[in-house]
Amino acid sequence: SLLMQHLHKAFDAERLYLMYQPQIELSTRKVVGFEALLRWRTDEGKMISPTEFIPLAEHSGLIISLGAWVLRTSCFTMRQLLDDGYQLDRMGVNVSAIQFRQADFMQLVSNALRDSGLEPHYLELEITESVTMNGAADFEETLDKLKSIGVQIAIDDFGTGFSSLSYLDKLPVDRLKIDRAFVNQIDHQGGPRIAELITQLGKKLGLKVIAEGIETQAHYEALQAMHCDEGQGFLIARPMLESAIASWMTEW
Ligand code: G
Ligand code: G
Ligand code: MN
Ligand code: NA
Repeated sequence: SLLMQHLHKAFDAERLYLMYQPQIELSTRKVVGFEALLRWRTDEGKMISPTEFIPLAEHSGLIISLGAWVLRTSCFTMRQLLDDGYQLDRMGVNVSAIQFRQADFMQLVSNALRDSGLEPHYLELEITESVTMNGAADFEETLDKLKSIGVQIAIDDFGTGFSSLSYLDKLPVDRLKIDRAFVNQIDHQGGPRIAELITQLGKKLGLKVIAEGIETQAHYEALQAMHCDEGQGFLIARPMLESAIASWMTEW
């Protein structure tokens, strides 16, 4: 398709870039990490969402080089932030189902870590529930390998899929990310109950819980009251360029 051709060109022309959104500990407001988010600005200045172009990239196979680039760049950025003296726990990187199932995915991750000099525990891969539900044997094998080298794993958009709880209990994951739809519900009909359920579920399973899409003080306070560990969202900061991180950190 035309969009696909544009996407390939955009990648070659470095029109794809990463933004970083801070993640904080809710009780202390300490910055604990960043999530890397891919952006595409077309030559005409139009922003195209990754929800639109990631499926395209998966279809065309571009996801292999694009995903590798995202991983490497995020690792190098994190290494730089640590070298600059920031005390952070992690850099979160989104990984799509197709990427995760690539035969050489493990190699890709180790190469990015080795080349950047980033210790594995600073990298957190964000996978969606659909990746876990796939239930393929090689999924668990990859997950075990990642855990064995110390990489952290988060389940993204948690609560929007239907992962089996017994399966989730067995998976070696570190963190649940409450989907922003449930955070949004806090001050709407429905209220905080799903966010609360996920937080309690995470605690019972011994996992950390982070809320996405915190946009208001009311969201923040409700999440803190339910003892959700961490959060990210526009109230705290919008995703920013790497070059903007230093001044934001100073201000925060
Ligand atoms: O930042 P934004 O709301 O536009 O992101 C939309 C979706 O795109 C989110 O679900 C996010 O997980 C996904 N996404 C963002 N960056 C990446 C990336 O580098 N790789 C993959 N696979 N998905 C990404
Ligand atoms: O699915 P994933 O969690 O990877 O995607 C995160 C997406 O949510 C990113 O596209 C990011 O830009 C967006 N985002 C981050 N904070 C907020 C927020 O407070 N409100 C909204 N509406 N979107 C947000
Ligand atoms: Mn994510
Ligand atoms: Na999400």
